[in-house]
Amino acid sequence: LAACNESSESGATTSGESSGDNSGKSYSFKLAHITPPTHMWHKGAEKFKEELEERSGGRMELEIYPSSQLGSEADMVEQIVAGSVDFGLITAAYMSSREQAFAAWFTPYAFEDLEAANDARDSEVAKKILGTLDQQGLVGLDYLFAGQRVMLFKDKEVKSTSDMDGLKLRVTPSPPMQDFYTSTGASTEGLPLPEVYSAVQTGVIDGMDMDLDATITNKYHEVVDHAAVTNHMVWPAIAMANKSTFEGMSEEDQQIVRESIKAAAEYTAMTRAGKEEDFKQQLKDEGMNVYELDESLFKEQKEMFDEKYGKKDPLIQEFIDSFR
Ligand code: 3HB
Repeated sequence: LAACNESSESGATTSGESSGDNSGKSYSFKLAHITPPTHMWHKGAEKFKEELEERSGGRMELEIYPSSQLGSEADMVEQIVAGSVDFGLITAAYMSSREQAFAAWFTPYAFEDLEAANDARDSEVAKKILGTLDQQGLVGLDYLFAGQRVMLFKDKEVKSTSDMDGLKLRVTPSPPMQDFYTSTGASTEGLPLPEVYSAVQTGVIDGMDMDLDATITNKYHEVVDHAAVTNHMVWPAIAMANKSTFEGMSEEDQQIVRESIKAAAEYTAMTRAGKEEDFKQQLKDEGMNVYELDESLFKEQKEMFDEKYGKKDPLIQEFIDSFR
């Protein structure tokens, strides 16, 4: 598979007998993401592929590169900007390091459940946040949700924020996520996903911010005893495209891409929402202590976010005003 990605400078290989009108063009697209094939985002990518092929009558093909085959998210976004890869599903967490507005998605407890977060995809503010990618040579297309964030603790059942004081926790290096934890007195390590398993196994960290999806796909239940299902933040992937490839397509073909990714996003969020109870049961069956922690414990963290991040960017404030 790796050999395929060396083939061309431009990801979208187009052909066809277009004469002014390019509606009959064929495309061989590439899409990259970091998760393994068992993760919902990969299933979403497969749905996107199916929809593209069907809606275009076979003119649009998609090759999917999962599991960081094309490198880190930073590498992948560079490849999408350069056009050697056409599409990506990139964490909102990483995108918040390139454009602050994406941090809005880490508003703690903004949504009642995953369905509510999925409805927010269609909001004006969600579209404006995607629109900020324009200046990076990207087209922000949509959001694909995995499960919400939970907390895993290696050997201590944490019952309150004061129990978190002094713990060393893996937290994705996105400032609002890190602030959420440091305000409890925990210290944070910004480890990338592939390093988390051995760090917790060897005791370098005492726990982590995670979701149930990656807990299962990475088998953290083998090395962690407790899972506090807080659902304190959502976890979207940003579906994006190279701008010149996308804008070079006919309006009709752009519409096919937009409708295909929309169908994939709906499919991903709804399928994932239906798995919440099943995922918790799977982890219990693996011997984990799976328990709930109430939102009221994190009142201070919610207020801190609104106060600090609302001021940083008008889109974050608009997001808070729309969903709080
Ligand atoms: C993460 O916690 O870094 C992560 C989790 C996912 C997917 C990608 C990254 O479910």
